[in-house]
Amino acid sequence: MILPTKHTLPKLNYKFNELEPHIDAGTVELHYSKHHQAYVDGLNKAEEGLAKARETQDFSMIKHLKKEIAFHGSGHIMHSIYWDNLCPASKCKGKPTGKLLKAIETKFGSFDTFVKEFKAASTVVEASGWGVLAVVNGELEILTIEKHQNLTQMGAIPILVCDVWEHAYYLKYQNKRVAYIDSFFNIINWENVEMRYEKSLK
Ligand code: MN3
Repeated sequence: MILPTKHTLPKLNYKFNELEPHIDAGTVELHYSKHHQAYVDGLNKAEEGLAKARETQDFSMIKHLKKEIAFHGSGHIMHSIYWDNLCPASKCKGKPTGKLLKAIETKFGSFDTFVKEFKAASTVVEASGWGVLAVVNGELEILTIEKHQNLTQMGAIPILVCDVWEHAYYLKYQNKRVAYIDSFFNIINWENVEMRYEKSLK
């Protein structure tokens, strides 16, 4: 049997309490060690199931397995980007610079307009989902994702993602998603977004 490579939780570049007061330690810990871990486990399990199917040539469960891989795989990838996109407020520069800033200004008119559109779009995602800054064919686009296993735009490379599922903010912000998204902007690791932007163009 060809064994799939095991997925694991990525290392966080900060401690659970270092995103405070913007995101509280309890939320980060729960979100990372329970929610994200569940995606990692689900993805590993589904990939093992697929390996077994290939070994036995029994594809009767393929619909279920592919759905599981889409759900848990997207969850694992999106959360890995999310953690990487964040940093303690004291270490954040607050705004992108260089090529990314230029690209944002070219596409959206100004950085402030980009922020307004990203916040507005993330606020209205129904139920569970994401606000996403992505590169599509070399161009920046703000996308929204409802249920990360559906409705994707193939080929889009996410470089900044804001988790707007309630588990990302409910402990501290309850139903005030707008306040959470405002706080999110105080802890964006723009160096990481810039690095992802440069890489997406290669
Ligand atoms: Mn989440």
